[in-house]
Amino acid sequence: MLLRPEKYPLTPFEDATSLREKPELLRARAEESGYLYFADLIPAYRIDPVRAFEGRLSAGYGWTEPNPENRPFQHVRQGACFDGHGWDDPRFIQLQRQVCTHPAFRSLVLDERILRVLGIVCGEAVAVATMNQCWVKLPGDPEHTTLPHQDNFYLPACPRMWSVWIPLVDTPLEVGPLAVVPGSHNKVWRHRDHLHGIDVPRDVVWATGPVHPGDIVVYGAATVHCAWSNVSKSNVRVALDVRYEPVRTTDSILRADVWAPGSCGIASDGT
Ligand SMILES: O=C(O)CCC(=O)C(=O)O
Repeated sequence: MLLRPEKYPLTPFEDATSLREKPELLRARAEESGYLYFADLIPAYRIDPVRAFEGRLSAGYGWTEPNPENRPFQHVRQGACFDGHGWDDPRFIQLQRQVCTHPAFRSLVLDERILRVLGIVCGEAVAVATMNQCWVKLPGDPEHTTLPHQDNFYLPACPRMWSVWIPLVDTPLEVGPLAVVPGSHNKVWRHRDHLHGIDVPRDVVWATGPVHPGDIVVYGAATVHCAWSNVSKSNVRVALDVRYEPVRTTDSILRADVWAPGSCGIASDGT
């Protein structure tokens, strides 16, 4: 389905940079809006190696033109497409494994600036999930649009999860950045089904805007969000979606250590 920002009332992402040194205000903003946006938070030395690695893989899978200079945009290879739903294309699944286990990805998702923001939002230290996403959205591919949804509809066991959305390429509106509905986390929204998400009324205001590598959007598990369709001529939209939760979350399903002795009711002797 084609999701175009010009069909909805929009407001620019509110930049929370000025609140970084004011933890109480930052937390209050997150609680009120259900999201935080920071322009230029992450330095290029953290982002560029991830994009370089992902870019080589995407070119190798035949989706993009090679980008040996690792410029902050990627061009689609003519005729490129995903199989199936996209997320079940074996090449896409392989890309997830490769990117999300790469040392540069690890350095990025454990960046002290991200961990500090999330520590303030959650009121305690956070841990990163073991399953995250690297989204590759090809232009002219509306059936792979991320439709409006609340993550807790799919992950009801993770109410304390917060996600960090990290664009790896320049993402003007026509390339399909993330959008969130401020304040939408205070109610349960009806989802049509698992594939079609929420029918958000046309008068609901979306916060969104053009974003660049280094910017991040942080949003809670109940915050309604989507990503606009990539309607650009040739630019591919590449972004990471990284999940965090308070480190003391019991019965976590987001982290591999759920099977560690002593967690989930498994005693250290295995009984
Ligand atoms: O980058 C996108 O398309 C958005 C991804 C998203 O909404 C999610 O992973 O929950």
